[in-house]
Amino acid sequence: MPVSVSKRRPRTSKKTETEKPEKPLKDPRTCCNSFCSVFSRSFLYRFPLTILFLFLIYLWSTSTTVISGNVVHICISSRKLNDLYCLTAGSQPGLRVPVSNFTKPVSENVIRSEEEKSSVLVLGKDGDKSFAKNETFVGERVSDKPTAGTGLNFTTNETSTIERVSVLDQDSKPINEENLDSVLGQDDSKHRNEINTDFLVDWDSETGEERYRYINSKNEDEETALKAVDKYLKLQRSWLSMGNNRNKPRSCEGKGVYVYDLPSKFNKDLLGECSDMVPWANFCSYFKNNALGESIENLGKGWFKTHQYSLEPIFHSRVLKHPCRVYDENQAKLFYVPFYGGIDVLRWHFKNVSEDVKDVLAIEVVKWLGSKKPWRKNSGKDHVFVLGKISWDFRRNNKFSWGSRLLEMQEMKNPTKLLIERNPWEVNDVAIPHPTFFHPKTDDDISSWQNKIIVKPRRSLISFAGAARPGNPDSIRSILIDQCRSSPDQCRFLNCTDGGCDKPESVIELFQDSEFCLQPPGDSPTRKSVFDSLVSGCIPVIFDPYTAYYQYTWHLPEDHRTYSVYIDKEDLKEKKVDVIKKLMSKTLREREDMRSYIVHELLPGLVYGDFDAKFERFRDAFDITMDSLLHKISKTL
Ligand SMILES: *[C@@H]1O[C@H](CO)[C@@H](O)[C@H](O)[C@H]1NC(C)=O
Ligand SMILES: *[C@@H]1O[C@H](CO)[C@@H](O)[C@H](O)[C@H]1NC(C)=O
Ligand SMILES: *[C@@H]1O[C@H](CO)[C@@H](O)[C@H](O)[C@H]1NC(C)=O
Ligand SMILES: *[C@@H]1O[C@H](CO)[C@@H](O)[C@H](O)[C@H]1NC(C)=O
Ligand SMILES: *[C@@H]1O[C@H](CO)[C@@H](O)[C@H](O)[C@H]1NC(C)=O
Ligand SMILES: *[C@H]1O[C@H](CO)[C@@H](O)[C@H](O)[C@H]1NC(C)=O
Repeated sequence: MPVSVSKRRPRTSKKTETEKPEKPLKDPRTCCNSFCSVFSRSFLYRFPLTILFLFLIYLWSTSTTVISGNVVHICISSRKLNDLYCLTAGSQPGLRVPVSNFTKPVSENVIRSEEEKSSVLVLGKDGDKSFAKNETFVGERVSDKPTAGTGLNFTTNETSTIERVSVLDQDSKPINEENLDSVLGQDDSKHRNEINTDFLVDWDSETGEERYRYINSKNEDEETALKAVDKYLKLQRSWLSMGNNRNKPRSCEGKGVYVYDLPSKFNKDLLGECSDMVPWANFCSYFKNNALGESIENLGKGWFKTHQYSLEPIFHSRVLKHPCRVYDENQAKLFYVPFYGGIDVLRWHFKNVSEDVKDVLAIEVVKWLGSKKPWRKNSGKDHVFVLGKISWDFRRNNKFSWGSRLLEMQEMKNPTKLLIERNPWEVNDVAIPHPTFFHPKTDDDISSWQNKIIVKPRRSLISFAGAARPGNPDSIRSILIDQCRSSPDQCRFLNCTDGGCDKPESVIELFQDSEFCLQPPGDSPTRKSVFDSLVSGCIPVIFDPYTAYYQYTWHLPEDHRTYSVYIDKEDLKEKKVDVIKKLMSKTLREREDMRSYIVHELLPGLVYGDFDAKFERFRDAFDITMDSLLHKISKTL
């Protein structure tokens, strides 16, 4: 249902894009244009009007989703980032109201309306060095493979042993395993070959650096768009901070965190609307325990029935206890604005209200800030918002009434926005992990969980917990479900359509019992389930780079092979790949290496500790985020 409508605009020179994104931009649209119009230009007119028409009919008549096309170039309307986002990211959140009773925080089927999903990790080679190195690693390193996270050099070194493949030299067909093998013919290491088939390495013609290639661009504009994605990711990775070594006591010198005391209508009062948040469910139980939700005894200590959109209050309660919190704005480096913008917008998603109503709080909060000196001082650049929904929800365009315009406001351009799914063309959109059900309080809570899942026998090779997307012809979910069900010995399918995934235990137990967890995009590219699977020690199988690789620059390493398997969804659609066979070909050693890396090195940094958390050996997702924010501000201000 590709609908691509953009305006033709003069091509912007690459120079524009290379400008520091943190420069103040006078107008968000201008900004967008300079960053993006270039990219979307040639997507224009690509799809016949009929399709557009059918799409609109579909949209209005069913009043359910707009499902995305998951393909590059698919888009819904309009000029602006949204288009682009959906164009290239290939997905727009659906507007569908869940058919089933929504009571679960489990990603599938939950408010299926939009985002559900996702996540993954990424870390950079120049990001901080010992990503997770000494700080979170507790077990014996099982692997001696360079991929197992040996720190700063791991990416560089590992890939440098691989023949560099320039896809540009190939014909436009995606390089598949066969021809990749031939390209890599002189590489006689079986091990390397196996790794290499998962992705392509390419030269960046400008910097000479190598980079991963997940998508073969079909034309120059798409290439430009992809390059921009790369560039922003790189920039974000350069802000990653691993914080202090545990040997050195943390110093708050120059790192003051100031939390605005916003009127309660911007946060607490919104939680109070829990019984009327969406028409088919009562959210009140999710907001208990400082928004961690009710505890889940079966899964152990630190497990809660957390709602996937609870990030705002969860993060807020941690910030209030940050060791570097200051009460004098003059001592502050970072300013936290505890506006629950996601919960604000969520309550309007399924109600028939005017757009003005949806924007009331967004406009008021910006106005409120406008009267504050620190906000004016650096034009908001040292301010941060946590928005527990996807970027799309805050970028309403003229065609659809979905969401608010919070992030379309000019004033919101400069501050950092921490989101569970970022807009890949917005450098100040930073993606942080979706909240999972695990919220440890102490180091021991983390290590006991690690010890438990690392030795857990995994009876299934593969599992998929999800629902098909019958209304979306572009969805690869049905293909995956078919493949899964045709190999019952290898693959288990948990059907989320009728609430089969409502209980967190069902999903987490399945993931703990599986080696690989399939994570196709849902209504938007990211999936909460990716984090559920990582936290359960199940290796995520990713089909779209926007699901994880283009998102979580501070929490997942750049080299996706350390923690995931990538299978191009286009190959899947063209039936070029049998996912089951492909995963069966992974050796025990490869699985163990990945799992060890996930459990020992990534996991602590993917979970949000509880409101009282005190970690010494580990840094959780919150710590990594806060340190990196401070680092970002020192580098960009
Ligand atoms: C939805 O959940 C509520 C509470 O669990 C239950 O009482 C109700 O029957 C469910 N409705 C449907 C349609 O399943
Ligand atoms: C990491 O830990 C090892 C062993 O504890 C130690 O030898 C090494 O110096 C540490 N590295 C860093 C960067 O702290
Ligand atoms: C990374 O590589 C550089 C240059 O080869 C080397 O000097 C440095 O010690 C390496 N760092 C680590 C952590 O291995
Ligand atoms: C939404 O509200 C408007 C104005 O009150 C009304 O005209 C319209 O029919 C409503 N739409 C739906 C789907 O209820
Ligand atoms: C999943 O459950 C729904 C509802 O029960 C059913 O319609 C659908 O066919 C199921 N999907 C599969 C693949 O079994
Ligand atoms: C990578 O490792 C090799 C030795 O294995 C070393 O010579 C090289 O300097 C390292 N760093 C880079 C950036 O290649």
